[in-house]
Amino acid sequence: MADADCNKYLKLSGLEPLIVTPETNFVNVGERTNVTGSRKFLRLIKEERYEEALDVARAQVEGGAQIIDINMDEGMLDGVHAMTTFLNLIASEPDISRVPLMIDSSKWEIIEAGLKVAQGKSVVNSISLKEGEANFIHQAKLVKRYGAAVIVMAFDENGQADSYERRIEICKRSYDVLVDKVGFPAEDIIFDPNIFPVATGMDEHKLNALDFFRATKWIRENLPYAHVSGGVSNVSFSFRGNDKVREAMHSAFLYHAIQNGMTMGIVNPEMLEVYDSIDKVLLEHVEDVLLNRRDDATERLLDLAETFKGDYKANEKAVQEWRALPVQERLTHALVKGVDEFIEIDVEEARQLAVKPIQVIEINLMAGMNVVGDLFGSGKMFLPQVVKSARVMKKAVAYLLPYIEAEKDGTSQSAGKILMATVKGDVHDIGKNIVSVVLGCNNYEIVDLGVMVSPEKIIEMAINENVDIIGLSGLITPSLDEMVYLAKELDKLNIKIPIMIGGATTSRAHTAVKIAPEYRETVVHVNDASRAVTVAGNLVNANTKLEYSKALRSEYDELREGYLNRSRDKNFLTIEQARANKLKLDWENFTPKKPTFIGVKTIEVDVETLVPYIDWTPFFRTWELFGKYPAILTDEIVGEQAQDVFKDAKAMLDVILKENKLTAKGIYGIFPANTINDDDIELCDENGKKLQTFLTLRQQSQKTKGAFNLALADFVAPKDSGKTDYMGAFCVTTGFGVDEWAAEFEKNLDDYNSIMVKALADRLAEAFAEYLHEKVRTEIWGYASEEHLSKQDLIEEEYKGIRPAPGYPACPDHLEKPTIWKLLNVEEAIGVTLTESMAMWPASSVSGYYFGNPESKYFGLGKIKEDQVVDYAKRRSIPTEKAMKWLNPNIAD
Ligand code: B12
Repeated sequence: MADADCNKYLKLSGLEPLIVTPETNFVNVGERTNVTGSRKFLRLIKEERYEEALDVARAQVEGGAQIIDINMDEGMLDGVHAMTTFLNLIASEPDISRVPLMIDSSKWEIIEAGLKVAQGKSVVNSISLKEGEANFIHQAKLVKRYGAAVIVMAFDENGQADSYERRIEICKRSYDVLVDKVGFPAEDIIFDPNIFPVATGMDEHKLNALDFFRATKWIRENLPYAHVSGGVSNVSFSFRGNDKVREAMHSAFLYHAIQNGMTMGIVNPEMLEVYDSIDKVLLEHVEDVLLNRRDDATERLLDLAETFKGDYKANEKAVQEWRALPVQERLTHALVKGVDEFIEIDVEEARQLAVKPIQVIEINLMAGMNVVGDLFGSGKMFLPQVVKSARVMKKAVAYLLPYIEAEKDGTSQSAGKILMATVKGDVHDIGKNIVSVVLGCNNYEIVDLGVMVSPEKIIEMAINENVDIIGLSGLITPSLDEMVYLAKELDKLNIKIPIMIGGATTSRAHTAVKIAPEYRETVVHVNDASRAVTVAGNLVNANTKLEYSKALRSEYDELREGYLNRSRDKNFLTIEQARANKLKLDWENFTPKKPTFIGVKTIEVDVETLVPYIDWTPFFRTWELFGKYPAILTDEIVGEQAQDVFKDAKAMLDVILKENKLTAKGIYGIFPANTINDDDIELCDENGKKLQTFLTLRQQSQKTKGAFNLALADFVAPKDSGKTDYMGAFCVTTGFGVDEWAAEFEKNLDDYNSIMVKALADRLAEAFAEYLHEKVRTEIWGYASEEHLSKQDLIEEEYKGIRPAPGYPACPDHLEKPTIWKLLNVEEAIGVTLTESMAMWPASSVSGYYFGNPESKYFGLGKIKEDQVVDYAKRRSIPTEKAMKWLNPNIAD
């Protein structure tokens, strides 16, 4: 084949390419995802049961469809919304999106909506000369610009082509316009010369199939490189309800159409008989009709069809190979693949075979989950997949529960019972939820008490539920104290339940040094979800329990000793010495930039505006996929999973945008400010009236020569410089609505999407902080009005000025948040509240300061000494003990 001809192959793609060469026999386009042709699909879309609708798409691909046709043309549907949503969801399912899409609609806006979100090279179905040449050219140009191929209907201003002559006339005209006037690649043109029903009883329909075959042949011979397609099931329209005859008709029609050069067709692969297997008598009758071989062909086929009625049940199961497997293998397949479409059918089957319903969980489902566990443990499955498996497991268990209860044999042989709670004052639960899912997958019964759980409640429930382990989670440092407190209380009550500690702010060192000594039972820090299963196993297994606890205790003792000695070894300055070594900027030669705006203002932005500001790397970390975005998408080990979870995220993001699921609310203030008494920053209004004072903390560790003991106050001009400087503060949130939406998913036993919503809302909160900071630098304060940074530069903090957040390393004091709240009136203005531990609610919120000085930079405070704590307590007018409690994680021992 000459190179030139190779370039003229029709090339389509989903995640995988589909190249139609002369050797390609026939490309079959799945038609079940079409609301006009499938009542089931229509119902699922109308009821927004997209997950099940996806299963329809998946079944087609698994059944052999090489392209899938998506059509949302129904009067009661918002077609644009349905098309966008469904295509976005497909994009997150690689087993579906590996094939190209056919975006099918009679409405141009729906086609364009599809083109906007479709991946790869799709096919538009369809355009035509129906509304004249100008419109045809306009649409063809757009299709070309979107890089899609196109189906051209044999339709013009005078109507649909229904004879051989009209078919070839319209196709020829369309081809010439496309190739000569639009410059459309000829190989990307696919004609649909109209497949009409036969055997309707009307004489004018007798040639419907035959004329199609002849027109196809003509097109292939006379319109170079163009292809022919058609909706095959139309031909058997008269035999609705008689699948046996319809399947035979489709196969026979295809056989002849392909002989004449048809390259592609919209067919239900589940509704096709193998041509050679068609009953010979039936085949003869069908071909008589298709090829118009006898005058009485229709009557004869109708008579014969009667004898096949009711004889045949479309056997969906047979189509999908895995559906034919024994029930255990089907259950395992569903769990490993995360497919929940048939889970209830299979579980029911297993239940009937089991002696007791509980055995389905203990034997059948656990066998499947063990495979999941092994694959996860050996790194062959990743967290997002496991969470999807858990979704299937939950549905299976939910189905079985009424049977188990009816038999009152709920004495499940679970691996153990684990209480999980995010401690008092803390609102974050992504990490806790992930761990709960993973433990649940490993047959642990989880008693999840949610977030902000008081120690009293934890103790009460641990006793009442007779749990084997207490799992505690926390994101911000004040939570650490709650954990220490709880350990003390448990010890006082002589309780003997081991504790697992986890969450972003926790550490092995803190657990060993601060929590473990307070409790005579085992306390163990668990770094991530994948470790949790082994640790829990060690804690509950009667054979290993004692040994493990002993080993752990001596490990922690050693760690504590080493840690204390190390920090005792460190040299610290007194707070006075540290202040003497502060960063002294050249204030004399510095002219602070007066902000364009001074005061406080609320801001609301479209969530869409924030999307480009998202830093995706931490999103993947949430799913335990480690690596930098975008390189992570092509990573050898986690790339595939990263793509998967990324597509799911994108699909959900789309729903967020389309349905305004989340709002982005923020507030900011910029004020005249000066440093006073070395470490405090006084903020005033424009008239010089004092508003609030921020307290900063200063590094106290001995520095090498030339390095300074920093405090954030060093970045603001001191009052005695005589210069009015400025600083700002902010709070942003994208968290309203998140809990409700996540709860809806949880109600549907869908932890995966519940975690996804929260992870995305967190990303958007960070993105909002990034967006607002840029606006502050370039407009509101305007000290960097010339700044032109890429989104990557923003992520890498290449800008001038900083926006540290109370709790971050430079300013770990969470008690600064109430000051921000008073200064900006945050709660009243945007509704974000503070818990007793100074966590913000809603969880997806960020608050912080703005420093504009070009010398300002992020740094870590490190450990501080008691003298600074005493000094700080005075400045804040609180008892020293209270200051000790809040600054505890930063106080050197
Ligand atoms: C993403 C992120 C956010 C997100 C939200 C995080 C969330 N929903 O969990 C946003 C942007 C909203 C945010 C906000 C803030 N954040 Co933040 N944030 C992070 C970051 C970068 C990652 C945390 C994360 O999501 N990890 C992924 C999840 C899945 O991991 P995880 O929660 O740790 O859980 C895993 C394990 O810990 C373990 N696990 C968790 N729980 C349990 C329980 C048990 C029993 C077991 C066995 C295991 C286990 O298994 C989980 C899965 O593997 C961390 C830094 C870091 N690298 O950790 C800072 C960090 C947690 N944030 C911090 C701070 C200070 C804040 C803010 C207070 C800042 C501010 N002033 O605005 C706010 C607080 C928000 C609020 N509502 O109060 C600090 C906390 C330390 C501190 N000094 O308090 C950190 C450590 C950053 C830092 N180095 O200073 N943050």
